[in-house]
Amino acid sequence: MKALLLIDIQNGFCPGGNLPVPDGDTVVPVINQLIEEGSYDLVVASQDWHPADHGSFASQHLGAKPFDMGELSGQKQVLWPDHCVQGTPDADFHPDLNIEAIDYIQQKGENPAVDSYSAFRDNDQAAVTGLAGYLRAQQVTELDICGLATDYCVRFSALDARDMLPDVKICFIEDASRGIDPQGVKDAIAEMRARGVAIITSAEIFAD
Ligand code: VGL
Ligand code: ZN
Repeated sequence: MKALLLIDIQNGFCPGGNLPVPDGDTVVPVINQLIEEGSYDLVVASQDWHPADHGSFASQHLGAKPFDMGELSGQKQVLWPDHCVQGTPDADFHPDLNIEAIDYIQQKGENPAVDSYSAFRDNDQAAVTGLAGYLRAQQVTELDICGLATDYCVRFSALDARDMLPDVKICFIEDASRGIDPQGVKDAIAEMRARGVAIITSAEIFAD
């Protein structure tokens, strides 16, 4: 049972969005081809889904600017521009994404007191989403992960997948992902590789 996990392919992370990832939209055609030709049994997508007063937003911290380092519930937290607010166009999936192909959507980041980069659990690891349970119930044996942003939500989703699904092969599809900061992307790839996530390209998937 082979599954594809798409991380946060939302307007907010694409050019024109509130927290644009450079070239974020260029992953969409690659992902649509993966969906069509990657022989996946299951396609799952996460959706960053914040209330308007989410504590990761700089707007909620007196005197803070976006991208400042701040604090949220006693933990260090990058303070982001307001993004992916529930029910706004910024939170919608990119309009060119093949949304009909998605079998399961995992929303995250709904608790205003904690951020959730990972699609599997909050940053403080106190609360899990339903995603690991869903993938176990579907008897997934291989999970390929890609999307936005490599250095935040993709990274922490892949690392949590590695921890929480020990019997599943976890792969990161590099060319179907983009990051916010080039050094952050390098660090993320090194950390994923060191922790046992396979780093692959879409060409390898199409060749299989
Ligand atoms: C993300 C920062 C804040 C992401 C989400 O999808 O990588 N990054 N919220
Ligand atoms: Zn967010």
